[in-house]
Amino acid sequence: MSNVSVDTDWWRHAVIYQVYPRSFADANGDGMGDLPGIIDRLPYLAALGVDALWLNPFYASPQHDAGYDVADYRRADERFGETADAERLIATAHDLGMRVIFDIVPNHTSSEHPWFVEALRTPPGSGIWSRYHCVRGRGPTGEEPPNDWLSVFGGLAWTQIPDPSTGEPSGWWYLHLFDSAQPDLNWNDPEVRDEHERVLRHWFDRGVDGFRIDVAHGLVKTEGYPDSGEHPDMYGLENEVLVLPQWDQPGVHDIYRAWRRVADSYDPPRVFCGEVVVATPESHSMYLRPDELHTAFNFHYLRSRWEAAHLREVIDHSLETAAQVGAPCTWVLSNHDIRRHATRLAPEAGDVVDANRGLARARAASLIMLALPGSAYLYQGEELGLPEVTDIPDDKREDPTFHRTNGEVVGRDGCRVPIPWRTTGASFGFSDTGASWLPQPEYFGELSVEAQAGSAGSTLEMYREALRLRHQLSLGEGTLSWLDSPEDTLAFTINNVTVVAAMGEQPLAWPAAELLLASSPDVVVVDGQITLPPDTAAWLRL
Ligand code: ISL
Repeated sequence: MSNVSVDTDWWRHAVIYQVYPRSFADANGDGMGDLPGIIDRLPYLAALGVDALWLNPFYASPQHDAGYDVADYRRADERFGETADAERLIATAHDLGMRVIFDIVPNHTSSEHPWFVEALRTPPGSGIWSRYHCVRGRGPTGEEPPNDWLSVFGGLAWTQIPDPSTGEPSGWWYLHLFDSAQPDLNWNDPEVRDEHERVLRHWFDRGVDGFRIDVAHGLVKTEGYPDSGEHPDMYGLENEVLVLPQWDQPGVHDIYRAWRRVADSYDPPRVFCGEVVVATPESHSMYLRPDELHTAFNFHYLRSRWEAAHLREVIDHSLETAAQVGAPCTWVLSNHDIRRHATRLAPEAGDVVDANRGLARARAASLIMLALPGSAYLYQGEELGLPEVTDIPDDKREDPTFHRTNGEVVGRDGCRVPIPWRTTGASFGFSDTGASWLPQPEYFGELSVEAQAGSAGSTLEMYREALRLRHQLSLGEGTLSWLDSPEDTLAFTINNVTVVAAMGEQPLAWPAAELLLASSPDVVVVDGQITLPPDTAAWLRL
């Protein structure tokens, strides 16, 4: 029986937990997480207090990009279980009061998708190729790529198509903004549009509450494929985003208007969250107009530095631009593509990362985030304070970025290491057999769910309490007002809560009120005054 709330505006203030299926829990013992593993652990997520889950792709895929290379959008990959398990997962989550968001990957298919396999059998440039970007190369025999576009994962964004009858280079190329095993779809082809709408309906009919849209800003490319003048250092989620002809083209908005009509035709309406990586909050908000996407990840916030004035500016800018189109803000600190925030926010001296201060800042940053109005995304393991794993041996790394750049860009495996559930045992309870597709460091045991559950002051208990209070006090639905506070600190009120944070080298003293929750046991109340040491945050009752 579904126990989800009847609130159709739930997405405006929800806390959504990102489950990375490969690394959450492995029920069949093959070393790779799976859907039955997730189902077994749903009570953990319900007890954590999240409103919804977003699952990264679990569809049939050769896994050249960890499942973002989809060969069949309607079927689960056997590594992750049966297709029926996906439906069971939705039903079980609903019983526990949580909604479920799946991931749709519309920018590209896998090179093993039947469409691409069929295209490779036909002469390049012929009709069937219109589903992909198949373009004649430069030079007399087409031996040069059509333009200078680069793959986000390193190297060229073009691969030459072999002539199907001879196997020799044909002088025609296909576009792949990511790995060569991920050919970009051509959204000018009506069949591409129709098929994706059918996929949306397929899962909506099976009860899924919404979709996260992969590379939502990438679907439409500038006509004529003009050169972009880019160079390899420009990419990466931690870098500034530039305006380039292969991203954020105006034509993309019509696609989402059509998708919104599909979502709105359901009762209750289904929702979207776009992965929209664009240059400014203004262009980001264009995707959030009332007839387009409901929400989109706020990467401007994710990229923000541990610096009070800067953070306040990013929060204000985000709130303003979202409000202009009537959309809620979203907030996110970690995901499967970026260094975990316990490491990213850590002070560094040379090669030495101060992990303790990193964790302190991560906890404080999470408390700030969870008090902000709008919806918040948590990435599995951040509630345990997991750091980025930096010592994965080269031969265990799977991220195509690592391989396409010959190891120059280390890639994203370090934030994808399987979750430690238990203090001891091989793979710390992740897998029944002890195997795990990426090696876990020894210290994962101390950070396990078992080690932290019920332990006062643990990161896990801090998150549980924050989610309980956020819900009870409707923080996600409040209005934020800034309070004057000393340099390198932040203070704001939302509903009846004051949030304070010390982000510089000095402690912050604040008139005492009831302390609701602190990011550190070192936050103390003495004689009507609360003192926050550097790198801490607290929630106080007004
Ligand atoms: O587009 C970008 C730069 O302009 C990138 O930041 C891009 O948005 C990001 O790499 C997209 O990530 C998503 O799609 C990838 C997949 O590997 C990631 O895991 C996924 O989150 C390809 O499907």
